[in-house]
Formats: sequence, structure tokens, C-alpha cells
Amino acid sequence: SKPNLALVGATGAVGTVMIDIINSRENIWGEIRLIASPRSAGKQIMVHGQPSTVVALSEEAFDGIDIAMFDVPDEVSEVWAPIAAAKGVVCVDNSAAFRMNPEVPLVVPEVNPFAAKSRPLGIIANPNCTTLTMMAAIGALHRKWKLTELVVSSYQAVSGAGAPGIERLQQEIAAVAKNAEAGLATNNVSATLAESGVIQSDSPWPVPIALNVIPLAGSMKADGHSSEELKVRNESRKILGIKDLKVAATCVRVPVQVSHSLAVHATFANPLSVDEVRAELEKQPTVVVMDDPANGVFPTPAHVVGQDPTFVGRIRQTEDFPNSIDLFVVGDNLRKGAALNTYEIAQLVAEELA
Ligand code: 11C
Repeated sequence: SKPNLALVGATGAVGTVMIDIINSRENIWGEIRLIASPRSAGKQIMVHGQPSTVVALSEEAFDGIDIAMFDVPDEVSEVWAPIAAAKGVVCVDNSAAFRMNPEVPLVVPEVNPFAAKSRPLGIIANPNCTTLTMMAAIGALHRKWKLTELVVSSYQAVSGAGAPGIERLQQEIAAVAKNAEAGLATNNVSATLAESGVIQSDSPWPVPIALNVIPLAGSMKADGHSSEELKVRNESRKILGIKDLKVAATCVRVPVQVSHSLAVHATFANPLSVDEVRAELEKQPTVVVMDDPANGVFPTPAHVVGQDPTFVGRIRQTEDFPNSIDLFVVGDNLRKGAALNTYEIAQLVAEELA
């Protein structure tokens, strides 16, 4: 019989994209149950053409469920995934709560699908969207040339900070546009926001995000690194299975609504060329190479939004680094970066349970 699926966090930024993904794919599920906080319970959402009523998160909400996808804050997953798992539900969790737990596999279906089979806690973790953005591409290159080092700079969309991030950017853009229409200066964004009564302390960020670049994504952690930078390092090592992978990351927030971009300098044990890298990436079913910069062909968040694959461009090499390649990778942070990869893991488990 077909497995029953639950989506916990059905009404959040990622949950909404998840419902789009569920609706646009073949229905391999028995029941699809939508679960959210009591605040959203009772809401009706169309799933495969039928209205589905959101139920409040509770132990009983998992009765009869085989696989549950969690798109909720870390502290909610931390409490509720083990409760569901204790009832025999396989939990696919998109929070950071379990990613580095040695008993929880961290899975990217293009890279380590086999890892999903061994889940002693009944929990499988979905990686952080920044790490995920490059994994299909880097995983493919690692299989061929053996990755040893990653130097990464990210350009992360505000939707990585959820609905409040999106709302804040829109509010700041509106204030800037109002000044521009009135013929006032807009070069000092802080002053523009203050004139419009847009209060800095209401923002998820300490400085303006409109017309700006913020060299800190995530929260501050030990030794001057941000939580996002540590995730890129630790999660890349775990997914690729390279314990001593050298990683240096700088995670930056940019005024883009959806899709994270990464400038990657990847070094391998073996020498490689631009042509070989391009050919290898073109072979990957979920990677799209967009690389003709002289003609304006390269991936950008504006192009990638709403699409499933990982897009790669600006593939190049300097003669100084014959074992390294530089590339620009863009992926929709709400799709492959979150909802889509979580759904693909749930599909792997469904195939296994069938
Ligand atoms: C961001 N990558 O762009 C984050 C959001 O660990 O799942 C996702 C945080 C996470 O802010």
C-alpha cells in the first residue's frame, strides 16, 4: 500500500514551496496530512486537487503516518521529531537540530543516497540551503577528481531568514522607491529608512539590506565564524564523507529575495581542466551549465528562482592552481536548498518502504 506522508510546518515559507512540489509531482502517497502550529490549524490548503485541513501539531497528529517532513525551527524539530520517530514515523528534518548527530544521516540524493538507509534514531537530516546549493555540482566533481579544499563566498537571499526576511527587504525597497519618486537622495539608505519611519531595530539585520551587502549571515559563533560558515564546513564534510576536507567560508546576505549564489574555489587531489569540468557537470541530471559569459550567459538568482536544478557558470581556472577550479553556483534556496531536497529524501524512503 502507498505510504502516508505528513508535512509539519505546512504554512511556513518552505512549507508553502513544499506544497507546490507535492502538487506538481506524481501522487505516490496514500494520505498527505498537513500539520502546523495551533495558530494555523483549520486552514484549508489544496493538495492534489482536494482541500486539506491543516491539523495542529500533537502526538496524535502522527497516527498512521509513515514518513514526516519537518520544515520548522530547530527547537520545534528537536522536541517533535523524536516524538514522531518513537511512533515509527521516519522523520526527514530540515532544521539544524540533528544534522551533526553521528546517528543521523545528512543526505543529498545526488551525493549519498545510500546514507538514508541507516537511521538508528528514525531521523534523516536535510542540509542547510547554503551547503546544498553547491552539493550536486561539487559531489560530481569529487567523484571524479577527489576534493581536498573548498573556499566559498556566499551571496544569500533574504528568504533564508524566512518570511520576516522577505517582508523586511520589501519594506526597505518601498521606502527607497518612495524617496526616489519624490526626487530625494537615496544613496544613504540608513537616512532614507529613518526619514520613512522604517525602524532599524525591527529588522532581522543590524544594518539596511536594501541597496546593501551584509557580511554576516547566521549568528556569530566561536572564533569569529558565523553559524552559516560553520554549517558549510561541517555539513560539506559529512555529506561528502571527507573528514579532513579543508573549508573556508564567508557567508554574506544580499538584497535578493530568492536563490542563494556561491563563488566556489574547489581544489582536488588530481589536476583537472575547464573543459573536463564542464563536460562532467553537463552529464549530471540535476545540474545545468550556463556558461557563455561573453554573451551574458551565466546563472543569476533572477533566472534560477522557482527552478529545481543547480545552475553553474563562470567555470574557469588560473594557471596558478592546476588542481583547482573556480565556479559560480546558483540554486533556489527554498526548493533544492530546502523543500525539494527534503521531498527527494522522503521519496527515497518511500521507495525503500514499498
Ligand atoms: C539562511 N541558510 O540563508 C540559512 C537558512 O540551517 O537550515 C537556513 C538555516 C538552516 O539564512
